[in-house]
Order: sequence, then C-alpha cells, then structure tokens
Amino acid sequence: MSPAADTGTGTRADTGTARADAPSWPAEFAERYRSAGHWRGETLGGMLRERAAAHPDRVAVVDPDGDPRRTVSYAELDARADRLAAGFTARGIAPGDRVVVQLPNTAEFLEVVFGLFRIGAVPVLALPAHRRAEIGYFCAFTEAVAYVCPGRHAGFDHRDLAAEVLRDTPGLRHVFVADRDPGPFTALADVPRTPGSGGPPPGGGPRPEDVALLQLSGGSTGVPKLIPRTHDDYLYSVRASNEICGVTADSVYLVALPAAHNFPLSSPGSLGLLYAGGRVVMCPQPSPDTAFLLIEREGVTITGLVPPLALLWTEAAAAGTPYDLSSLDVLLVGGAKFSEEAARRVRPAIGCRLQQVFGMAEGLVNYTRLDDPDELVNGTQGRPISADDEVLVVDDEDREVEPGTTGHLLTRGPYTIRGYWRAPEHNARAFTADGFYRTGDLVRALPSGHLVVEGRAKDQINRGGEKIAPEEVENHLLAHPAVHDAHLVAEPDAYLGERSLAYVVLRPAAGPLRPAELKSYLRGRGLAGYKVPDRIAFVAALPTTGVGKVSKRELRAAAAGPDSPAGPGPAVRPDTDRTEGTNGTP
Ligand code: AMP
Ligand code: DBH
Repeated sequence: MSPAADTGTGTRADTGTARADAPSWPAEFAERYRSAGHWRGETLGGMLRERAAAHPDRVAVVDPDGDPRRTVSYAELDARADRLAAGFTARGIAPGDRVVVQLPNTAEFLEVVFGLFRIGAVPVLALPAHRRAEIGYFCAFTEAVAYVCPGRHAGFDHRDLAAEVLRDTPGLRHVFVADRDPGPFTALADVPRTPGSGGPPPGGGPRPEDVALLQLSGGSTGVPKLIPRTHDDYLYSVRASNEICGVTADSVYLVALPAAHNFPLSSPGSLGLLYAGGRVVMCPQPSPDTAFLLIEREGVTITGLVPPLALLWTEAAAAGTPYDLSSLDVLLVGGAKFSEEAARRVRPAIGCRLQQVFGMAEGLVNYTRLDDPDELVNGTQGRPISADDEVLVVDDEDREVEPGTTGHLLTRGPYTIRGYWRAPEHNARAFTADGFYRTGDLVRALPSGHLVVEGRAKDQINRGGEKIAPEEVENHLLAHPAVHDAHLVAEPDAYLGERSLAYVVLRPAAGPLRPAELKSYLRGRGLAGYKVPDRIAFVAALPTTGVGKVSKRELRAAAAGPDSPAGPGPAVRPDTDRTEGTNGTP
C-alpha cells in the first residue's frame, strides 16, 4: 500500500513510486513529442471538465439497458465523476492508488473511471469475462485498494468473487458494487456522499505525464502484463484517432465490445467521442439483434468490432434486417486479422465504410484511411496513426529486412509504452535496448506504409480478438493431479480464426479423465471462460525437439491440419471433445 493511501491525504507522494513502476520515455523523446504538439499537457479528467463547460447539456452517454433508457449529459457526467471522486477520496482512495474496475457496458463504467482519473487514482481495466484467477491476480499484483464490480452480470455473481478475492488479498480495502443489492459491500450509488465542488480535484489532480490507467495485455507469459498509459500519450492516440476516423461532435459511437478494452475505449472509442463532444451509446451485448436496434434508434454513426462479430453482422445484414442501418457510416474491424474476402463483403451488406484497425494496448495503432483505395482498405491492416510512430520490420537478429519482406514488427513512438508496469525482467526481453516494443507480430510493409499482418512469432492464441497466453492456461492444467504435461496451441476455426487446443499427457497412474471434467476443473480455478481450451486432446506422448524439449512448433503444425509439413502430430486418444465457444470479444 502506498504512503499516500495510508494517510488518505491525497498528496502527490505516490507519483514518484508510480514512475519507478512504469518505465517512461527518455527526456529527449518527451521533448520531441511535446514540441510536435502530440502531448498537450491535458488530463482525461480535465478534458471532461472542459467539454462539460463548453456544452453542458449535450448528451454524452446513452445507457439503453435501463427502463427507461438513461441519458447522461456532459454536465451530469462531469458532476457525477466529481462526486464519485469526492466519495472515493473520503474513503481513503488517494492519487496513485490502483483500483480494479470490472464493469459491463454501462454509463457507470465511464462515471467510475472519470471519478478515478480526477483523483489521479489508477483504474486497472479488467474485462467482464475475468474471473477469480484474473481479478485476484490484478488486485494482488497492483496492490489495489478497491475493486469495483457489477452485482450479477451474464449469469455470474461478482459479489461472491469479491468475497473470495477480499479474503485472499489483505491490501484490498473496499469493494464497490454497481447494484442496488451490494451484499456485504458498498453500493456504488452510496459512494458520492459529499457533493463535488466542481473545483480542482483533491491533491490538485494528476499531472499529464502521470499514469492514467493500467490496460491489460493479452500477453504470452504465465501472468497477464499491465500496461501503464499516461494522460498525455493516451489523449494523443485518442485525438489523432478521431481525425483519422472522422469523429466529430455529431458522431455517435456504439460501444459493442467490452467498454474497458483498449479498442472500444480509445481507437477512437468512447474517449474519442467524449473528446470530440459526440455521443457514446453503451451496447449491453453485441448480437446483431441488439446492436441493429440501437443503431437505428440512436442514430449510431460509428462502431468497432472484432472479426467474428463483423462476420456475424455482415451475414445478418445480408440476410435482411428490419432495422434501418443507414446512419452507420464507419465500421472499424480489428483485434485479429480480418480476411480480405470478409472485408469485401462489409460495404455491400451493411452499407457502411470499413476501416481496418491493427492496434495493441501497448500503444501503436494502425488504421486504413477513409480515403484509401479499396485494395488497401480490404487487403491491409492500415498504417500507423502518427508520423512519429517508428516502425521497423526485422529478422531474427533485429536486422531490418528488405522492404516488402515479412519480418518482426518493432515499434516506438509518442503513445507506445517503454515498458510494462513492474516487470523489469520481462521488459528486458519485450523491448530492445533503444526502447522499441517487440510486438511479436509478423508483418509486411507496403511502400505506402500500410502493414499486412502475416502471422505471429509470440506464443499467443488470438481467439477472434480474445488473446490467450498458452503458458497461463498450461500452468492451470498442470495443477491438476492427474496431468503430467500440457501444451496449448491454436487450431484454425472458420468463425474465430483460431481456437485453442490443449494436448494433455496424463500421469500413468491416473484414472480415466474426461475433457469436460478437466474443463470444469479449470473453471473451478476461477479462469476466465475464453481461456478454457475449446478442445482437449489426451495423448500418450508429445513430440520433442533434438534436445528433448516439447516441440510446440510440431504441435502447432499438427493442430493446423493433417496436411501440414510436420505430419499428423501426436497420436490422439479418442476421448477428445469440443465445446461451445464463448462470446468472441477481444
Ligand atoms: P494486446 O497486446 O493484448 O493489446 O493485443 C494486440 C495484438 O492483437 C496485436 O499485437 C496483434 O497480435 C493482434 N491484433 C490486433 N489487431 C489486429 C489486426 N487487425 N490484425 C491482426 N492482428 C491484430
Ligand atoms: O487487439 C487490440 O488490442 C486492439 C485492436 C484494435 C487495440 O488495442 C486497439 C485497436 O486499440
């Protein structure tokens, strides 16, 4: 726990600690990004304050899930953030303190994060699908002082999860529940006891160079990595995204993906819309039925989807829909590779323009431009936001490849982190000595600067935009007493692009075990549903490399199909199975 949190004085004492936790840009780069006008010395909380002063009565957020539909004006959102900030401060939440926020697509999500931004407390942006394993880890690792959650959401009771996490995490002091029945905890509605002043935030508020929020990385290691984004750098990516995506005060953005994810939050997402003075519509779930109704009713002009959802919407629209989608101007698709064939079908079916987006919570975001010719829009994943985004395509020895050749993508720039939060050892591998982030993506650059994503070098599965780190899941599998060895790889899936396949070797003495039992074991360990393997294959042995290590390469090739050059792969026992997918969000 931070000294500031102990006393609740709201001083800046914690800022220095936060800096040591979050590697920052060298002074000459910071200077360059400031003088180029990228970093403008704004904060997210200050931005909302200015918008509320400029157009208090405009609608900022629509929350259609309630009855009646709820609208929140800019003045209301600002006042609500203020009052939450005052209430959180009264409960001892101080600048620099971490607060794990796990809320569905509701206006409360924005109210809470802006309440925290205003104090300079740091939201840790968990996804609704996360369960005890992830939430417990975020709370412990970030030494969070509070957890904000819904009551029941998507059939799951977060109050029970909170009770378990609270028991196991001594530093966690508060649980705030966005429900009239908070159980043994505090209802979020009871937090703003004190009216906000509308004046400067307690402790003067954060500085533009401070960490505003911690995003999550899909990662490729045993535990998720946290991504420290500053006010300055995040606001730059948002402002520049607005320009590229044509967002203005007249735009209406539908938050169809989980609101906390970097894509619907900042590319240009809800923050982009608030920056522009436009309107954010929270979509409770992304099915065509719900989303199409909201597009018609709210006059949605722009939204963002992962490829599986874009396919679903395209099919639904092509089949004929009773809803009028003519307000929709731009559909952003990203999070995983969108095939050229699928890309071509978007406009004829839905009637909107397509923008591909290849982004990462670590920073770099590429967009196809609205005036790009069709072959670039359909066949590439776009080009970087900024002239100051440095992009290198290199071979295994970090030497630049011939232009147009596929290689590893490295990047640094005005909104790409210089290191993960509290992860010095991992940072030494994930960044080059001169500060380039090793994205783990294999790309080919066109002369125009557009990138085509050709594959991936990192050990990660991209399940329709939901990133899975195999090592994390393997560790949970290995905890089962009957499991001797386990390896998770991707296998192709027509809808998701990739799904997960676990090769499992059981201990010789172990009794029979069914895949379904192993899956429920993983769920019982509190693992998010999208990380539970889609398929489990029990095998007698795993292929090894020359030095006797398990060959992931061969397993991946085997999962890719029987025709793969590596041959048929390990002999699979017949008791394998498949399950239903999860919801295909990033
Ligand atoms: P994360 O680092 O967890 O935010 O995930 C970002 C990663 O998602 C990227 O490094 C890519 O591997 C993948 N990704 C995002 N957008 C696209 C896209 N349009 N095409 C292919 N891969 C993508
Ligand atoms: O996958 C991602 O993380 C992503 C995709 C599109 C992202 O972070 C973004 C846009 O900002």
